[in-house]
Amino acid sequence: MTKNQAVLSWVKEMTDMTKPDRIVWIDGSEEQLEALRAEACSTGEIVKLNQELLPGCYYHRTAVNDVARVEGRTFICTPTKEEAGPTNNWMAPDEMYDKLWKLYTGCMMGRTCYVLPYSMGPVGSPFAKYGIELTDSIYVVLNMNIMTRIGQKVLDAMGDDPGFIKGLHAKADLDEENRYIVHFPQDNTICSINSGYGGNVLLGKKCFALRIASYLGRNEGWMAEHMLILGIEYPDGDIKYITAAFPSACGKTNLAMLIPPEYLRKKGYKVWTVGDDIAWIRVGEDGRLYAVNPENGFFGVAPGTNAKSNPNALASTRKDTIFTNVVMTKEGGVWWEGLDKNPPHGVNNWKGEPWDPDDGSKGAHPNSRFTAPAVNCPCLSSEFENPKGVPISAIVFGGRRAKTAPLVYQARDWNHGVFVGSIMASETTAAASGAVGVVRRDPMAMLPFCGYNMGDYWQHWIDMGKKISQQPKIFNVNWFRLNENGKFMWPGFGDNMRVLLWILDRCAGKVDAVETEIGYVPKAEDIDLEGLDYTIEGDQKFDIDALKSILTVEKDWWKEDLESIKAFYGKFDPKKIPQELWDELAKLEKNLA
Ligand code: OXD
Ligand code: MN
Repeated sequence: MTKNQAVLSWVKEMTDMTKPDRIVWIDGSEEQLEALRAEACSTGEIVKLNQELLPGCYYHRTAVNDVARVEGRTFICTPTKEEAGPTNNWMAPDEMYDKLWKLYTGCMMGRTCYVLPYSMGPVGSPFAKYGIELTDSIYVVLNMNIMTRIGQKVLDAMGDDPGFIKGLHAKADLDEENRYIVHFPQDNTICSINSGYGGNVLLGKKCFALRIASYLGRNEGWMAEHMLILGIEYPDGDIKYITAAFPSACGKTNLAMLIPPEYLRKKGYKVWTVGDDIAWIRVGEDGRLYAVNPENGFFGVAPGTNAKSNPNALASTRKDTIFTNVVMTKEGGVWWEGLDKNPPHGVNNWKGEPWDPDDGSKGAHPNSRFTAPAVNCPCLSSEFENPKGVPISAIVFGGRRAKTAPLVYQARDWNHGVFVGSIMASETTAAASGAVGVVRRDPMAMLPFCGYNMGDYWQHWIDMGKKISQQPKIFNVNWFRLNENGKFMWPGFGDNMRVLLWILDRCAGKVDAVETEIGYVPKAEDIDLEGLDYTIEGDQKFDIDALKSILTVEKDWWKEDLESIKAFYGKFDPKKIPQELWDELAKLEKNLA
């Protein structure tokens, strides 16, 4: 299938070590994929769902000890610990290779090794990067077929180029004690062993498109970010694009597929999804930033997805989708908590054990997933395949903060925006843990995904700013402010569009704002509340006074936050943090004094 010597010799080296019984190259043809589906069904690895209800859909259960990303076992193996930084696990490359090669030796005996060429980004796009994943899992091949572009066309686009990303995945024994997700950025290499869970084994996603790509981006002058990309279409047909970074479990997929409030829909506003998780961003010839989504599908969390919370995501899963660790119904359909109020009776839970929905236990794993093709999404942007990407007007950061962060504020300029991203955080809410205000700093939502020292990453952001002649504006949002009774103050979901429109108005210089200690905050009357019908609690309707209260900047809360920011910065070698960010920190402290 290829004459690429670098590919051929690496595949030989790896398979000589792992010793599979068979080696199968994946050409991406429907016949080959169909044969693999049939084989995986015959061994029970996947189950064909009811093809009338869910055409082209399959079901899979992972091992019960293998249901999520394992941050504690994820390593960045740069030559020195300093290059990986204080927020990554590190081991010296030689030591790690030694450990891994022992685990990999002979681990595919009796199995088949699939050689899977894949592209992150549309094949042939200037953004695209190519990888080969070796895996002993048909489930991985079938998921990668949805999440990326695979097969012969990728090998053809690679030609003789030796600069592909090498990924070696083996399920081995699914042994938790020997589970490793390891990145060698200097070697363009990813090794994953003893897991079968998506985030650990679909190597194109977090491992390549974020950890390795963030490292490549720094060297090559572009950015790989944990961001959704969406387009807002105005009634006159103009479309403006926004990227947004939120930590996991803050509603990225919901925001990416937002349905505008009815009154805006009637006026002709629309939202288009370009991506829900990852953005690769470059400076275009016109000096603006352009973003592509390097993925080709959605690996979304199922629980909570329903016809109200995210009808577009739900619609995306109605065909050609793989469901993992949800509940399979008697009819061969699927169910999860939050889909509807009618859990199936007399079926098994995600573990395959008999399950009684009335005993209070969960049927689906809280991190159960759907792997759905992007083309299924009713609001997929027509620019999804655009090899140049879409021009970015605004970059939005956000987290889950019960207090402190206002609904929205705008950074004063690029460097201040980088500071705002660097102090991003999510707080546990009273509802979740009983303790309000436990803060986890997650800069740019990249804490688990940055492939090098986060201090150098911030420097890269600062340096990129200098290369962008038409800089996007940078904002921070917080949909999750609570009142003293622990009730959400802001309706969220589709109504977040109202905030996005203010953001775009600011980008277009159409509205004023109030300068505060932390940046620019909207004048309440500039956020359109028409048709908004939300009751916070009892008879307290959301109105302009409620809006004012979530736009306030409480100095005392911010002073507390300042201490936590300083403690977080204190983890780094002070020289690694860009002077520009130290200056911003000093400015914040002065403003709050
Ligand atoms: C994801 C995550 O799965 O961020 O996208 O954890
Ligand atoms: Mn993510």
